[in-house]
Amino acid sequence: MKNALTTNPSVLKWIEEKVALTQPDNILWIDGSEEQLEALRAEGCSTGELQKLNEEKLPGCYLHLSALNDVARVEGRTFICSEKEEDAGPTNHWMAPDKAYALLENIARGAYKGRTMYIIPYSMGPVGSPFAKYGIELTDSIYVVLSMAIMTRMGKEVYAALGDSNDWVRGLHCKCDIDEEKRYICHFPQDNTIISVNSGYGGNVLLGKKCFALRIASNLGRQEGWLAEHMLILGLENTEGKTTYIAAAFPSACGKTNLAMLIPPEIYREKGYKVWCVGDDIAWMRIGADGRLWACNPENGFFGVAPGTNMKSNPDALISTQKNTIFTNVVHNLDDNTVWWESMDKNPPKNAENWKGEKWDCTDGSKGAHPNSRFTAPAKNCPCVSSEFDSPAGVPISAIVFGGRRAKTAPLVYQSRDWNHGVFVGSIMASETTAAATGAVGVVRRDPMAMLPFCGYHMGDYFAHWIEMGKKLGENAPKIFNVNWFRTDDEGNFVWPGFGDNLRVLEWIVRRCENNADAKETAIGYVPFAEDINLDGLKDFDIETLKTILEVDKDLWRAEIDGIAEFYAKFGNKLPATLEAEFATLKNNLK
Ligand code: GTP
Ligand code: SPV
Ligand code: MN
Repeated sequence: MKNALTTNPSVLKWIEEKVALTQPDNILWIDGSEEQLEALRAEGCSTGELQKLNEEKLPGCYLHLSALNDVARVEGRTFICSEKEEDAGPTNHWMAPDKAYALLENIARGAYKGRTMYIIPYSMGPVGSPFAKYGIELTDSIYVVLSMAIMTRMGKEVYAALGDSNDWVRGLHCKCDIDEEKRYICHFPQDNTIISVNSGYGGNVLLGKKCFALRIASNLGRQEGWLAEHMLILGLENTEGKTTYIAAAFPSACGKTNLAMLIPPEIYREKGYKVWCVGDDIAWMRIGADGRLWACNPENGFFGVAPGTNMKSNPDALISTQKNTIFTNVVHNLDDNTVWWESMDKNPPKNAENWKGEKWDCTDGSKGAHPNSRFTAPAKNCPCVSSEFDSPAGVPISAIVFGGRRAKTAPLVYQSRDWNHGVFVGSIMASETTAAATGAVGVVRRDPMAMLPFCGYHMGDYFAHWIEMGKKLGENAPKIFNVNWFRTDDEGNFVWPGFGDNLRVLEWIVRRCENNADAKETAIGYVPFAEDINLDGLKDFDIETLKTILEVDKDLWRAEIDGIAEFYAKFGNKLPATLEAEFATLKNNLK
């Protein structure tokens, strides 16, 4: 092929096939150079796909407004196209691969006519590291190219690392007409292939992210003996300068980015506590030569929720967005050509356009930014990015934390009795739905390990894989916890202050990992004694209030039983006996 950046036969053959299918007017091999990216930014601005923001206030930043019908992941149109339906399992939508390929090829045929095919080589994980996996995404969207340049390690060095290997993930994205009725996000685990059509929204089209790093990678992890998880990774440095690494799985828009960049409360800062961000959304975890669990963030940037991000809730996230960032579906402040979103500050702009591009000034009570508006920011912009961010070995994990958004039932924090009980705790997680996916918001649903929309194979096999990993880890297995920052009072207000104050809970978790804190055994696991959560310096919050959110209400937990039973029934004989036994123990404990 003309101007090809590789001689890899499997790459060239696949691209030639896709060129014949999509029929682009032009082909551009993305090399990752700043020069090439700058030309694409200029072109994106000339077509209106991007708007250049104030170079003094937000250097290198752009605004992108999506189509009105294309603002979130579409779980109902996301398919696992495994050979056998059973391998997709009861929690995924399945389509037979032959049928899916035929359907998608019909949609993609000629889809690049009059357009350019961009060929994006990218690495998930530091190039050349033992964690790294490579992918090539074909797209007709400049927004996708520029976003992938932030979110992944992208460029021609990937071809050098790949050599002539056939071990890479194929990704084809076609914007088409952004027609919701023809929108499909399809995964073919047996072919390491992803095809996404009729969308331009992040999670549907930045194919390195959820499609590859979770749905395809979870399949690879199962085959190769590792875990691909919807988890943040943070390092908590204490007074002595010792850093403990924690991985935490919360469903979409339930606080991963915020926890990963936590600023400790003043009394902790004075003592030298610090949180270092290794990752905010995805963790790949392998058993290292020392027998411990090591984690790597395969991404290179943050695709974070904008609304709610401010100098008080998450200053380091906000600072991360002050240069070389793409904003999607936020408010455009026309006075100074900057951006705004709900609760960024108390001064919504007067002369502005909302995420739909309409004149907007907040006086009609409508939201200016879409609730799922996002920033795409380089990880290196983050003041608290970990020194281990690019470490080829990853970081050793001491604790795994599950968590959801539950107004009642789940206490602020509890610890599982052991690994298998921890897998049970993860498997019965439930959380209120958010704007990160289309559909109703605020509905409680089971979302095991925060992987419901992202596990690329049968969830029963996934639970079994977790149990298998625990066996291999043995004594070295991280301790497993569950947290809930979102308990509400009778008026619907959050009881726990959250954000930076979540460190108070992390501190207890670390002390438990060091056998340095006591706990009370309850029906669901170990809960802290209220006295063991440090409340120093916390205003308007007392130990009595803390006790209310540490409480395990047996009546509420009994009310969970039917829901768990119903959920578990879906898995039939694929539900591991270990989890069945853990469930029996819970029921017995609640008697
Ligand atoms: P995805 O990128 O969709 O995977 O989301 P995420 O899990 O990274 O969630 P994020 O940190 O962006 O937080 C989502 C929303 O939850 C934001 O509106 C936050 O302000 C809010 N939030 C985060 N942490 C807390 C907390 O400790 N307490 C409360 N009350 N809200 C929180
Ligand atoms: C999520 O929805 O969990 C996200 C955003 O992190 S997306 O990339 O759209 O999946
Ligand atoms: Mn996410």
